Formats: sequence, structure tokens, C-alpha cells
Amino acid sequence: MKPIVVSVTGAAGNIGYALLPRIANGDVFGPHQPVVLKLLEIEPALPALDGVAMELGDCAPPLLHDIVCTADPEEGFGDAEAIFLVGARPRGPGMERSDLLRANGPIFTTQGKAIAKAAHPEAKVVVVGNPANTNCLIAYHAAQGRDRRNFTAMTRLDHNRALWQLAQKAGVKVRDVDNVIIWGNHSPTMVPDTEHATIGCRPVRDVIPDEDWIRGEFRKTVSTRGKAIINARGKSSAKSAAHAAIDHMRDWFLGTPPGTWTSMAVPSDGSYDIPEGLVCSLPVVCPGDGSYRVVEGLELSDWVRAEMQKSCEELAREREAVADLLS
Ligand code: NAX
Repeated sequence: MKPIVVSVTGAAGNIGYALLPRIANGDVFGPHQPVVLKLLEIEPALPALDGVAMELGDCAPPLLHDIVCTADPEEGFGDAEAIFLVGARPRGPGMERSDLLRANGPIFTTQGKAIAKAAHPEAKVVVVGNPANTNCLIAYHAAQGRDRRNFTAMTRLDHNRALWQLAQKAGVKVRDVDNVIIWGNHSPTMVPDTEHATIGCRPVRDVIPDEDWIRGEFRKTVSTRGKAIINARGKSSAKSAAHAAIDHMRDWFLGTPPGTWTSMAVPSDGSYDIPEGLVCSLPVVCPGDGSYRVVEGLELSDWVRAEMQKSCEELAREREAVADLLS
């Protein structure tokens, strides 16, 4: 079987460290698909990346065909069919979200252009580096000639966090919880929506008849979980973020389980009155052929609609703040 080329940026970072062995182990593309890993870092991180590559090789994963370490984006994305854009500048002390946008925007312009030039024509991209939605917006604008539907941002970690909270509250297994939705931005304005979700095939509202908890504590726990993990661990989420990135890409390539959907931030086509082009988290179904379709026609409560609008307003402000980078 021909190996699939997979690119990962920020590969020497925390998430990269947790992500790479899983990709090499077949967790994204299945147990028979060999992979070539192309790892992109900034120059100063190349020595650390060499160490990561040594360890990766030392795992002796049967599916790992080759490893390329580079600081050259075109080499890093060459022929890639799946691209994880993880690398980004971290938020420093006193930095506002808008400062982070300005600091990271140019990275995603450069990488979007390099993807357009060097990657496989149908390369699928997931942006993990924050602010993920707007970094994805910048990348797809820069990747001229590419189908913007191949550019997505990760809200799967938020989705998985919501599943876990609901399962814990109801005292069931996570696998019994289906069809949660994360709407909007990967930020505290996100809206974890349980109004179409089920627990053991029953509507969540019947199993957890506590709207105050759903709209209050549940939402707050899901949307601020990243901060809680930093406070507890002294480091940001890495294993769970890598796991979510794997879930995101695996479902995109191999399909969402029948009868279920997942959450992905994708360029809006205007559905649910979300301004066209914003990269907004929505419920999607992936048939397993590398495409996705937004789940249409769900009825939204006034609360979900109003909260989602606020999150989209934040995304619109972010788009405004990087307007000069959107060619
Ligand atoms: P780390 O700081 O450990 O690693 C980031 C890596 O990116 C570093 O090795 C750095 O050298 C590299 N890098 C920086 N600029 C680069 C460039 N231009 N090209 C290639 N590599 C570059 O961060 P880590 O904990 O791995 O997190 C990575 C990103 O994921 C951060 O932006 C973080 O905020 C974001 N997250 C996103 C999540 C999501 O749900 N969307 C959740 C987890 C995580 O917080």
C-alpha cells in the first residue's frame, strides 16, 4: 500500500509529542495504511525535533515509512494529504486575544501559501494552533486555488469535553452520549448545545432535566476546561488535544459513525444565518470519502441562537482584526 504523507507543524511541542506516535500507530488512517511523517518546526526548535524523531523511530511503529524534519514549509507540506497545523506562538503574559491573532496571523499566511504550492491538491487541513478558527480563515485565504472546504479548525476537544461532562452527570458511559454540538468559536463564547443530543437514545433533557446546569455550570466547565487544566497541571492540554485532533482527522477520512454527527469548525456557507466565510464550529457528518456535510435544518432554541450569534460576532471581530491578511 502506498504511504500517505502527513504533515504536522509545531511537531516538537507538547501536542506534537502526544500526537505523532498515535499517527504512526495507525490511529488516524487505520491499521494497514503506512505513513510518511513530515514534521515542520521553526529553526531554533530543530534540535529538539531531532530528539522527537529519534524517539518516534525508537517506537519502531510498523506503519511508519519515513520521517522528514524541516523548517521549510514547502518541504514540510510536500505531497501531504493530511495536515495538522499545530504550531503557533503561545499566549504570553498580558497578551490579549487580538495580540495573539496579530502574532500568529503571518504564520498561517505563510503556511497557507506553502500548502497551495506543495501539498496534494486535495490535502485536508485541521488547524489546532490558537486562535484556531481565525488562523484557519487566514490559511484558507492564503491558499489560493484550493477548495476552502479542505480547511477546518479543531473544536473536537470541546465536543469530547462536553461528552465526558454529560456522561459523568448522567452516570453513563461516554459511548451512550450522541449528537452534542459545539457552535461558534473555540473560545469561552462557544456554545455547547445538548438540545439534539441523546443519552442512551433518550433526549438529554429527559435524562438530565436541569436546564440551569446545562446553560450554566456545564457550559462553563466545557468552555473553560483548558484554563482549569493549566491551573491544575501547570501545562496546557496536550494528550486530550492530540486525541481530539486524531478523532477529527480520522472521522474526516474514514467517516463519522452511522446516525451520528460531530463538531468541526468549517468555513460557513451561510447556514444557520452564520456570516458566510467565517470559520465556525458546526455539526457535521463525514461519509468517509474525505468530504463532510453540515447537518442542516436543526431547530435551535432562542437561547442557542442568541448565544451562537454572540460567538459569531466575536469571530467577525477577529476577521476584522486580520482583514489585511485576507487577500
Ligand atoms: P507548544 O508551545 O508546546 O508547541 C508549539 C510548537 O509550535 C513549538 O515547538 C514551536 O516551536 C512551534 N512553532 C511556532 N511557530 C511555528 C511555525 N511558524 N512553524 C512551525 N512550528 C512552529 O504548544 P502546544 O501545547 O503544543 O499547543 C500548540 C497550539 O495548540 C497552541 O496554539 C495552543 O493554544 C493550541 N491548542 C488548541 C486547542 C484546540 O482545541 N484548538 C487545545 C489545545 C491547545 O491549547
